[in-house]
Amino acid sequence: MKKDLELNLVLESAGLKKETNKNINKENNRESNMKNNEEQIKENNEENIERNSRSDTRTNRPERSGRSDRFDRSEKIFVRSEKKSSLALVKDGDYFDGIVKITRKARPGPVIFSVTDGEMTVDAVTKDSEFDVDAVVKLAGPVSERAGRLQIEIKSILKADANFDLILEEKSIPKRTEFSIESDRYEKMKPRFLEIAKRIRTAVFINQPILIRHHNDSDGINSGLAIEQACKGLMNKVGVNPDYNLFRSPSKAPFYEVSDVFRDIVSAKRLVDGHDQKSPLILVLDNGSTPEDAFAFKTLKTLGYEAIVIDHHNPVIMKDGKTSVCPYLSYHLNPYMFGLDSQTSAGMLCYEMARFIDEDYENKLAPAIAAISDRCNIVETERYIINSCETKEVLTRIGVAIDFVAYQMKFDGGKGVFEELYTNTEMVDLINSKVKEGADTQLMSALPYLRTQEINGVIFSHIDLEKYTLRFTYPTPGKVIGMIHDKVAEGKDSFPVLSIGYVSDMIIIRATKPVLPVQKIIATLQKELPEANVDGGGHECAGTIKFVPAHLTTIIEKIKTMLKELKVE
Ligand SMILES: [Mn+2]
Repeated sequence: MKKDLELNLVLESAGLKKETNKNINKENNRESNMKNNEEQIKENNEENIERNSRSDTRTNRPERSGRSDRFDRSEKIFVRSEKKSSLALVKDGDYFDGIVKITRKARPGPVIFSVTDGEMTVDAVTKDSEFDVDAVVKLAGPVSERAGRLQIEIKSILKADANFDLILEEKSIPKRTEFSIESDRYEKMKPRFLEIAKRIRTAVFINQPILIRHHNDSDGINSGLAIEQACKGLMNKVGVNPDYNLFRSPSKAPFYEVSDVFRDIVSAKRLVDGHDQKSPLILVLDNGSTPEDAFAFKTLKTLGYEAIVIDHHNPVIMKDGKTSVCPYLSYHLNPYMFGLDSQTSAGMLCYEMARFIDEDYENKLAPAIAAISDRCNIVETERYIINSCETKEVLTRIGVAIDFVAYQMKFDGGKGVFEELYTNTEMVDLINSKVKEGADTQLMSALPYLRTQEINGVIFSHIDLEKYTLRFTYPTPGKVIGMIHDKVAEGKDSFPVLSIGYVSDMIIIRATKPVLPVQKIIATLQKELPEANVDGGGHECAGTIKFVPAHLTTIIEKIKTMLKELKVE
């Protein structure tokens, strides 16, 4: 079908060129010279074939320099007279006449439509029109370029009969459908991957804005950037402006917090009411799967917003493959829903998703950095490291730098800064020495007060982080306990090591083996100490428990008791 189209275009332009050349010859009062004329037709056609075969005719214009006056004029006349019915092929000076779907209508003043033919989106302007968003119309008018974007000046607009849903449906199916690495885990989740990629592609094709929310650690940032870059790539390809349709911001809390959801609703309202745009599609990454997230999604659903979650945290509540947030989402990708665990991190999942959204997306460092940052010890991590062509050490350092910047940026998306870290070794080194300095200070203050004992074959350590670390500085107490835990675990491969750090109302847990999963601790505490209002979340080997401060000592004792009662092989 594509071949036919190209052939038609070639034939069409050949005919037009003959016309054009005739005109020039007449105009110049020259004697007809068939030989010259034929040569010129041939040359013009060759250039035209080349132009039509380029994927983006709007940005990749052929050079016009170094050509004779006669040629310039001939091309101008030729261009002015060309009538096209495909938005992917129109350019400045053409005349468009074809069937399109209206995806946006902006007022006041003149009406500015965004229209798509299923392939490309361009703006079309007219004084006034009764047609609204979703109408399918036959539209005609001259095409001109304004501020680097194409615009059709509407000369005629009529109701048309065409099934655009089918065209869009077909376009939205991901073009790339193979994962970047071999993975049994990914294969299990493949249908869900493709469904979500298709939904996001549809959003781009119908000019629906996309709001991305992600956790603000290295894994979350890598997730957000991958999806953002892929959406941006696709938007640029189809003529949708990412500046007005793509937004990304981090969640400070390790879940989709109430304050985040209200901020997103404000952004959504601004798009719809202030700029006549479609209600946005909300994507929550590396967050979103746990009961703590349910309120936010319930709120969104009540207001009619569509949300999708890509996460790898333990959803805690699982029934028939559904989580507590599933009823409020259109799609949910979490490895736990497929009988897997948290070891395929969100950054890894989002990298593969990004490749499906835009088949030209690539950043081989991203999944390797995400996997290392979130300590994913699976074969997929090794494969990503090999593909990245970097050492594990280099990737770890980039992850540390991303994490540090994320901490400093708080609610800010850090546009441009994170991208820099993938390539700027000097900046990565600078940040790493800063982080090391901070870590040394924190460890120096904390380590002397660490208490370690063996309980039932488990090496158990605990420390009061409130007393012995600086708060509101990087590395945070949560990271400090991670570093302390790593130090304790060094060389103790045969023993399970479990470390806890606490502040007045919170305990952070790190473990080398899932002897006492965080969720199990939470469930036991909730049952035995209901007045402590225990809550929290995490993976098998890492997590956070929150509670009413009065019960801190009792809770630590209860964790020790749980260890004593364990049956460790
Ligand atoms: Mn993560």
